[in-house]
Amino acid sequence: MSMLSFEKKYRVRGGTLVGGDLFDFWIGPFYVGFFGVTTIFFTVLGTALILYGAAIGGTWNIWKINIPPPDLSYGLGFAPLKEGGLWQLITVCALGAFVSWALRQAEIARKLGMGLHIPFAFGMAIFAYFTLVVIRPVLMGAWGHGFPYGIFSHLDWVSNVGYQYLHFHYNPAHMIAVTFFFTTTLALSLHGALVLSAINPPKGQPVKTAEHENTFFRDTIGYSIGTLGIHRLGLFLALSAGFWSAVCIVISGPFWTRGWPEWWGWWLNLPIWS
Ligand code: 07D
Ligand code: 07D
Ligand code: U10
Repeated sequence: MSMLSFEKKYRVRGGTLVGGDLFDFWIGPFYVGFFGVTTIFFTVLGTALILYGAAIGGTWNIWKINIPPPDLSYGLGFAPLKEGGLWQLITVCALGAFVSWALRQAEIARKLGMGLHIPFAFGMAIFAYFTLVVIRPVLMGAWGHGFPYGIFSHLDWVSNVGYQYLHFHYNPAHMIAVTFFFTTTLALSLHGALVLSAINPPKGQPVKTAEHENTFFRDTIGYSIGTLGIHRLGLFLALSAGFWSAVCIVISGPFWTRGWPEWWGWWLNLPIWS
C-alpha cells in the first residue's frame, strides 16, 4: 500500500484518553492529540529554561553547559532559580514531556487497535530517569542527589557517584543490568543478521522462510525460540536492562552506604566456612 492510501485508511477519529475530539487531528505526518499539545508545552518551556540556565551559566560551549541541582543544604525544599530552582523546574518539565509522550503513544496505539507495548517500554526509561532524579533524591533527603543537566557534567556525576561506592562494578544489580544490556545487543545482532540472511538474498536467489530461520538455530544450538518469541525475548531483555539499572542506583545510598566490594562480605561470613 502506498503511504498516502494507508494514511487515509488508518487516520481515524477516536481512541483518545482525554479531550474527546478536541486536538484529534494531524499536522503533516504528526498526530497531535491532547498529549501532543502537553508534550509541546513542556518541551518548549523546558528548553527555554535550559537556554536561560545556559545564558546565565557563563558558557555557550555545548559540551560544557551545565544546570546543576540545588546544594544538599536545601534538602527537599524549593531552591532559588539561580541556585538549583531551574534544575527543579526543568525536571518537572522533563517528566511532563516524557509522560505526555508515553500517553500520546498510548492514544496512537489505541487508535490503531494495537497493544500498549511501546508506551510500556518507554515507561521503563521514564522509570529509570524518575528513579535518578526523584525516588533516590527523596530517599536520601535532598534534591542535590539528582544528576546535573549537561553533556559532560552528567558524566562527571556518574563517575563521582560510582567512586563514592569505591568500585561500582561490584554492585550486584549493576552486574545484572550490564549483563542485560550486553545480552540485548547480542539478541538484536542475531535477530537482525538472521532476518537479513533469510529475506534479503542475493539477486536471483529465492527468499527463505521462517522454517529456514528455525532450522538454522536448531542445527546450530539445538533450539529455536521462534519468530514471535525472539521479539518477546528482545523486549524482556531490554526492559530488564532498564529495570535493573534503576535498582542498582536506588540501592546505592538509600540501602547500601559503604563500598560495593564490601557487600560481598556476606559470602565470606556464611556459617559454612567456620
Ligand atoms: C540514540 C536516541 C536519541 C537521543 C539522543 C540524546 C539530549 C541532551 C541537553 C545540552 C540512546 C539527546 C540528548 C536531548 C542535550 C543539553 C542540556 C538514545 C538514542 C541522541 N543521558 N550518558 C549520553 C542523556 C544519564 C551516560 C549521550 C539523557 C544518566 C554515559 C546523550 C538522559 C546516566 C554516557 C545523553 C541521560 C548517564 C551518556 C548519548 C536522561 C546513566 C555516554 C545518549 C534524560 C543512564 C554518552 C557525552 C544516547 C555520551 C551519553 C543523554 C541520563 C550516563 C548526551 C537525555 C544520568 C556514561 N547521554 N546518562 O545515545 O557520549 O542514548 O555522553 O536521563 O558516554 Mg547520558
Ligand atoms: C536514565 C535515560 C532515560 C531517558 C529518557 C528519555 C529525551 C528526548 C529528544 C532526540 C537508563 C530522554 C529523552 C531527552 C530527546 C530527541 C528529539 C536510561 C535513562 C526518559 N556501567 N553506573 C548504569 C555500565 C561504571 C554508575 C546503567 C557499563 C563504573 C552509576 C548501566 C560499564 C562507574 C550509574 C550501566 C559501567 C559506574 C550507572 C546506565 C562498564 C563509574 C547510574 C543505563 C562496561 C566510575 C546508572 C539508572 C541506564 C543507572 C548506571 C552500565 C561502568 C557508575 C547498567 C556497561 C564502574 C553511578 N551503568 N558505572 O540506567 O543505573 O539507562 O541509572 O564499565 O546511575 Mg555504570
Ligand atoms: C521500528 C520497527 C519497525 C519499523 C520501524 C521502527 C522500531 C517492524 C516498520 C522505528 C525505527 C526507526 C525509524 C529507526 C530509527 C530510530 C532510532 C534510532 C530511535 C531514535 C529516534 C530519533 C533520534 C528521532 C527522534 C525524533 C523525534 C522524537 C521527533 C521529534 C518530533 C517533534 C518535535 C514533533 C512531535 C509532535 C507532537 C508533539 C505532536 C504535535 C505536533 C505539532 C503540533 C506539529 C509540530 C509543532 C510545532 C510546529 C509547534 C512548535 C513546537 C516545537 C518547535 C517543539 C520542539 C522544540 C524543540 C526545541 C526541538 O520495529 O519494524 O518499521 O520503523
